[in-house]
Amino acid sequence: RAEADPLRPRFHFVSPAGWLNDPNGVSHWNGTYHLFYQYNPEGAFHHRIQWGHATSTDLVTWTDQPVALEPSAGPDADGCWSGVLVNDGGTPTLVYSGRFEGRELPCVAVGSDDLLSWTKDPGNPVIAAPPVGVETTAYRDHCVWREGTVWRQLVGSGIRHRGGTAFLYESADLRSWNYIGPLFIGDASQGDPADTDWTGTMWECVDLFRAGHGSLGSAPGDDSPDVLVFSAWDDGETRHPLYWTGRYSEDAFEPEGLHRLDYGGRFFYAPQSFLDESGRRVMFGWMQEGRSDAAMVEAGWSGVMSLPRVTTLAKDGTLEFAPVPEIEKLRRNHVSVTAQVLVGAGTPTDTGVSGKQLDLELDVQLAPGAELRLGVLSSQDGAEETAIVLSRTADVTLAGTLRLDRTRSSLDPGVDVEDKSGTLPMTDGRVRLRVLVDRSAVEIFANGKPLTARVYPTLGGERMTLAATEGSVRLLSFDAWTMAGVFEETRSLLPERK
Ligand code: DQQ
Repeated sequence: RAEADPLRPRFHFVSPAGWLNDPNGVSHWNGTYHLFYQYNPEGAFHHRIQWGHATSTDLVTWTDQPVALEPSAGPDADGCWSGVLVNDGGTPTLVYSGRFEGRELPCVAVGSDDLLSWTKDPGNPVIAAPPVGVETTAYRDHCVWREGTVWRQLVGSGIRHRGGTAFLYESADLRSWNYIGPLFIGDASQGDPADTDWTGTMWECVDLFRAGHGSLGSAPGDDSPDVLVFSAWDDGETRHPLYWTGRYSEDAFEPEGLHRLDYGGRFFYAPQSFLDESGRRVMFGWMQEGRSDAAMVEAGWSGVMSLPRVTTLAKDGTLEFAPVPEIEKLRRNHVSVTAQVLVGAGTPTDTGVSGKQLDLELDVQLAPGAELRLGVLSSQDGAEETAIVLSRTADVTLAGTLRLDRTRSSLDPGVDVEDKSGTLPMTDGRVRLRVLVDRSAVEIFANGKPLTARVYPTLGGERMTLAATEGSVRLLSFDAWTMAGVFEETRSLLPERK
């Protein structure tokens, strides 16, 4: 067995071995949270995907359970791809994409009461082919919900020469499905693949829900929107999560606005959400790697699950996110930095905070034109540093910017160090910033807008620095904690390689 891997997260969920990608079947069932995920225990590469499974009562500590689904002779012989869990009159039921001979089709499996053993439906696949007469780019992944007396399902897809879509179906029993039509079709000719909000030629992992209260398609008068989350995909490089706000009714979705779900793009991919038993909408996403295939295989593991995030509706009608408060129980060694004013081009303040596992909470106010730079995972000599940068435009009518500067995050020339950034809404320059650092995993929330990414420091730096790099920044409060590890015991060693 190898030494503990300094890049392997300790309080983000990682699979016990090999490869992890999308969250699947995320749910809260009789008081227990279930996280299933795309899994290849054989090695850190995407092949013959199974459904890994872990359970939790607090969304913080997780117990590994036996693999829930694995490929078998038939329509999922080459992989059990993404899907969801629904409650069919008390019977836990999975709807997933069976992969066989290069294509995916919807399959169903029913579970035991404890959700630990699963039986595939002999009638799989439950939909024999994509809609006839439509040239699809791909066809997979499922969003299934109960509407009155019927089930409805969306299957993610795309129509060639038009754009991404989701096909809508209806069923009385989850086994026999009637095709209704495309819920809504994106326009791939708008913008181009390099745009951070390009809607792609295929929508992976569609997730339709009501933001705020009420149920999908609630009567006019309740103006909280319905939200259609999708992962924009193209067989070129495009992969990023987006969402439409709009109104779902009857057989269609009327879009109003298109938004980026996470400014880290592919680093928060294929998200899936559920309503927990206390009524919160909780979302997980796959924090994929930014290193080479060879480096993943060498490390013996790949893929990190984001912390679960509570998804709410902001006043401006967009979504807002925060890590579930439960993770605060991992906070240790509280340090509070004195309120002060930082002035541009000053030397970085030594905050007295350091560590590779951190939870940082700041309340700041930027003067027009000001910029604040928070460095984490910095080496003593500063050769490596990952920097979170907040800036406010001189024109006070404009929103600011949240940026993750990874240019010096790693001396390893083989890893992705591209900048990530997005619009930061603010009033009077006020920003509430939350930063969670877990070795190679970084999750940032600035006024509720998330930016998630991976970094690969080589020098083991633990310094944290703070400086105003332009203008003046009022530090109103700054609290920091180191975070205890959850996976120390079981997951800090590389899995045995076959
Ligand atoms: N991952 C799954 C697919 C899905 C993709 C395969 C998204 O079902 O479309 O592992 O990352």
